[in-house]
Amino acid sequence: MSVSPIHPPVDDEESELRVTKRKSSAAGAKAVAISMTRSLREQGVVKTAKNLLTLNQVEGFDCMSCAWPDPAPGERHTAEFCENGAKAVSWEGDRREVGPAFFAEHSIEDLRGRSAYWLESQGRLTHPMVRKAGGTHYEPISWDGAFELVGQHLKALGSPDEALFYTSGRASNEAAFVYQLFARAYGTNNLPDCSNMCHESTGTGLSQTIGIGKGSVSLRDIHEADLIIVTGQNPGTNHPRMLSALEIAKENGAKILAINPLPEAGLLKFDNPQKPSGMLGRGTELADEFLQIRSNGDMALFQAFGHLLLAADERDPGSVVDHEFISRHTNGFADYAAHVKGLDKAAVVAATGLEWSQIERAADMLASSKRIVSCWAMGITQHRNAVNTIKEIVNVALLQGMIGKPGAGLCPVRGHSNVQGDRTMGIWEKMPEKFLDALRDEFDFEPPRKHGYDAVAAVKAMQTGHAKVFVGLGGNFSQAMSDTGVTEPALESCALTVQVSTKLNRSHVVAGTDALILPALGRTEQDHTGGTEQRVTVEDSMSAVHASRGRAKPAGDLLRSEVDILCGIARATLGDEGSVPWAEFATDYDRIRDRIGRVVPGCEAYTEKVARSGGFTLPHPPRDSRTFTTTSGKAEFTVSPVEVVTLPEGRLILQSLRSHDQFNTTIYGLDDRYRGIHSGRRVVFISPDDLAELGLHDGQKVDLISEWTDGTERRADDFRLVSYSTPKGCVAAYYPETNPLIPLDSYADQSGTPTSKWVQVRMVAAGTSVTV
Ligand SMILES: Nc1nc2c(c(=O)[nH]1)N[C@H]1C(S)=C(S)[C@@H](COP(=O)(O)OP(=O)(O)OC[C@H]3O[C@@H](n4cnc5c(=O)[nH]c(N)nc54)[C@H](O)[C@@H]3O)O[C@H]1N2
Ligand SMILES: Nc1nc2c(c(=O)[nH]1)N[C@H]1C(S)=C(S)[C@@H](COP(=O)(O)OP(=O)(O)OC[C@H]3O[C@@H](n4cnc5c(=O)[nH]c(N)nc54)[C@H](O)[C@@H]3O)O[C@H]1N2
Ligand SMILES: [Mo]
Repeated sequence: MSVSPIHPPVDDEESELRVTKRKSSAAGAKAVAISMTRSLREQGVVKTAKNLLTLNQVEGFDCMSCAWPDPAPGERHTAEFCENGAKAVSWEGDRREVGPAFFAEHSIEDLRGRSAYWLESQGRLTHPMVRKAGGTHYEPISWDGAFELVGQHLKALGSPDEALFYTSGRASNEAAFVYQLFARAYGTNNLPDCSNMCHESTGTGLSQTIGIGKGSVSLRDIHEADLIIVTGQNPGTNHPRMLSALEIAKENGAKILAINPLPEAGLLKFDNPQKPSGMLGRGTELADEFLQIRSNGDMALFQAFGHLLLAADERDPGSVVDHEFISRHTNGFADYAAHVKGLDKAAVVAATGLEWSQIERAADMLASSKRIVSCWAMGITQHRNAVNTIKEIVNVALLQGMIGKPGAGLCPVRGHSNVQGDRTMGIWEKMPEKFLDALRDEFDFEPPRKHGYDAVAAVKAMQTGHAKVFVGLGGNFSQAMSDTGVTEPALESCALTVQVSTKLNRSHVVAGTDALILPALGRTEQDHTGGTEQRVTVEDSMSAVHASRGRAKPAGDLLRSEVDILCGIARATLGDEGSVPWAEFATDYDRIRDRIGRVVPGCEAYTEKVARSGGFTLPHPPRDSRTFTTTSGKAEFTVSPVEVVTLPEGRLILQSLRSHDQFNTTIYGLDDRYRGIHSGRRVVFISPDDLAELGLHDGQKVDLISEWTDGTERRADDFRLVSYSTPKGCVAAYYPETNPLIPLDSYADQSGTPTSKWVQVRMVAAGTSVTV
């Protein structure tokens, strides 16, 4: 059986695709020039100055491009932003309008034929729009009419569990708190979110081992570390401000160990645009050692580190392993030690594709370091065994006592700017009982206890008719989720889809029978809900919580804040008689913050604390006091078997990743400067060895076919091969174009995260079925 191929529209511009040599350093003068040009073009001079100068400042707004933390209030630069943050800001500051006239001109059928890039490039959504059953176009609707329609649908469902409330990680803490409160007051825990596709594996792995699903470091720890491990992450593109922190660490004497199948420019060298040397291209060399690992070799690699660290400690007891930390704070060491001592070196070499001597060199870096920070992102979390790999990273940190001391710790680098805060506020399909109890006590209703659907389960529920209403608080579910050929029809089978959005995207045009587009204010914009100037709050990747206030004039008079929209939906569905004061929440966000302070652990006196300049940092027991809130009360060592996957002949492992010119499903432009790709995105990076072995050549066009264990095949067409430095057998292509290839059932054990970095594929000559 084969899943029918889907052919997402491709841009005309792609015919111009050009490939040049990849870069070996990131940022520099070019990055500044690009951010300024783009910003001036899209926002004009006044808005550019206003927006970029308040970006990440204490009295300004929090950059929505990533969750990297800001320096302490006194230590910020005048321009505390990066090229990609500036792109995100100008994207939101777009002066063109997508309103009733636009929708009258373009039918839904027409919009379905447009590329993702085209859809997002049309301007800001400015008017609530509806498509009623059978309609060919979106038409204007009043806000009250829109809320009424959502209320009618939700009230008509057989069970609250037939509704899905999806969140993308840009929503503020206030919006997130109100949203989960509404879902639970309505009666369901169906709160799938982008975290399910992102750092869910991290949350799962860390909760099981250290008792809390968040990283244990502050920005200062990075500056003070003597070794920083960066694995499965491309900071030059996705967290460019991290490069400044790495540069400070290097100036303080740190070494960097980079682990990645690709020699990403931002791992190798940083030309800091804030410094004259950086502008001249004489920047800071970053990685002292680069391990070009095979896809998913990390678990084997970290076991090898454990093996070598124990061996080094046996030669000179106490020199490497922190025995006191292990005996006081951990559980399960003996089993772990026995396991890694007996490690099969040949299996490690096969799984990692590295030479043993290279692994030894890297392990020596760990052995000789006293303060180690381990960073990771999607290259680790989006594999089938991701949770176990994360536990393996934890094992090595525990071995050396690298938790809860200055300059050391675990640093999962989050994606969306407030994805961590949304979780803290209760956006999760399986919040702990204690949180639900606090919600019950505060609001006087009994929240549902049955766990809800995560992202994968949500698609299945729509597909089988168990879910009939999909509400998206931001995001672009149809493109972000795996198995586009299944996800899109699932969304279309809904009775109602509601998208609270800033820009047009594919999820608006693969919509339910009734469909609503509700235009929201963005992070950069003034929010005068209730007649006063409102602020929101966010939490960064290092658990620091602070206020964010936009300064720009909203893109349209009809836009409403996310909080206001959600309260409107809640009132139309649940009425004003219940115990939740929705109307009050929508006029004064301090009243929401008061409740956050009484419900959310660690947020006591929230309203007062976030009013302070710079905000506050949430408690983190392992970081603060080496307290581990696991069942045993100790940090857990764990044992996982090393797996070596042998691929059938002609098969390759595909990872899907981000270009330098996109934010998730938002495509800003068609260049990936650091990797040498210009004016196009349909490329596959492949090693020269694979090209030779398969009898292919650079520049050739192929179609990709993925293979799944149940015999189904999925197809994505028309990619240009690009000869590139990547391990043999491991190829890479961009997300979301490759999502049609990832089977819905291909997700990480325990966390359910789609395996976006591991898809088995074969290639056929473009337009044929002939395997090359
Ligand atoms: N400008 C910009 N900023 C962003 C985003 C964006 O799209 N654009 N997205 C935001 C979001 S939501 C997120 S989650 C983050 C994503 O940030 P990243 O995780 O950096 O994003 P990816 O592009 O998915 O890159 C994954 C990296 O992991 C490597 N990798 C793949 N497989 C493996 C493996 O098996 N082992 C190892 N060691 N490495 C591997 C890839 O080569 C690549 O360098 O960025 C956030 N910031
Ligand atoms: N194959 C593959 N798939 C992946 C990944 C991968 O690496 N490979 N990465 C996964 C990851 S890490 C993530 S986080 C998900 C991302 O999944 P999502 O969060 O669902 O996707 P985004 O592309 O970030 O959402 C973009 C849309 O959000 C809306 N938006 C932007 N700003 C705002 C705002 O301020 N308010 C509101 N209400 N709406 C706004 C805009 O309409 C825009 O079109 O994708 C996942 N999918
Ligand atoms: Mo993410």
